[in-house]
Amino acid sequence: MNGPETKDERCMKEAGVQEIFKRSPHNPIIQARDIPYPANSVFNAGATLLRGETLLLMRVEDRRGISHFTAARSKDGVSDWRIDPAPTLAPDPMQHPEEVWGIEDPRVTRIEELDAWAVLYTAYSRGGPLVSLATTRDFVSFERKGVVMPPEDKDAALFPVRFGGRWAMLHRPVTAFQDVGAHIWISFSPDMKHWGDHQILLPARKGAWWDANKIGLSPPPLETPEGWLILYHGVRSTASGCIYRLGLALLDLEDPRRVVMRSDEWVFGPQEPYETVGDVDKVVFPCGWIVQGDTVRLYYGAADRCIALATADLCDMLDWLKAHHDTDRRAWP
Ligand code: BMA
Repeated sequence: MNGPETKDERCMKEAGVQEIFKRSPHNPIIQARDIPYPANSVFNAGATLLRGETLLLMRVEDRRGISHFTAARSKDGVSDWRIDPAPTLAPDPMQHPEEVWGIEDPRVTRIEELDAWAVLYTAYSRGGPLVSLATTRDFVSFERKGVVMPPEDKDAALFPVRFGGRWAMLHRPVTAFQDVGAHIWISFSPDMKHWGDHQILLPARKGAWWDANKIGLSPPPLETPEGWLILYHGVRSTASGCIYRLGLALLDLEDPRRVVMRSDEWVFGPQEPYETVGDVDKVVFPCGWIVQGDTVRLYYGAADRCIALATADLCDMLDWLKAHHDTDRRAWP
């Protein structure tokens, strides 16, 4: 699945930067022209395995600027995508006024206990982006559960299991107080509908850091023998716009409110032309990853325009995190 190193990947290696993720030589793997109906862009897809195939629940932005979800299926997760001929899940502003400006950035979690998948997504309401939940058994029909977090809130995903009988969600609320920053929170629920016990889990750093002021969860938490692996995005604000890069953290397996490790450096960032130039430049934005054996396949939106794939070895990710573990928590406000 991995191709030869790109020129940038080779230069980084020569400079001593350890690149854990390898980009697919087929990147970008899905673009707007692959969608069987008119679309502006396709990006930020949730990912899972369904009947042995890779399924992506993709955010497709239409030519009005409103997003919906369309499913794509592939045997190898790289090529020969079979894409639904029409939107798989479209916004439904009549029944759900909070979806008036579209639905975005789905994160898909397989819930064995329910024999179903939970999809947390951003609904773009008149009051701002908020978090909604739907469940599905086949990615053909969906049952909307409605709003689970009021605006402004996004970048949400469920853990696949309960903790002490309660479901847990990671999400990223934003308050009107810009200078307090936007952090990753954890919340709990007895039924997936009523959420409470909210607390900040991972704060954005401050100052010049790559993840200063604004961070958010990327794909759903991944269970590993060493803890829940978290991939999150940091939004660095610069004079020429934002740069979206990714870092790693590890949460305690039994008590996910406990952050065991957090990387100091970013582990992946925009580099290739399809990541640096698009509708929004310099963005890598994964909403899904799939583990098979020891290989992690990371599906990410690139520059808010197309979908790309990078793979990594799970052991390498954990080793990298240990080597880049930021022990000085004073930098985390
Ligand atoms: C975030 C989300 C993503 C988007 C990213 C970069 O706030 O809205 O959907 O990919 O910005 O524009």
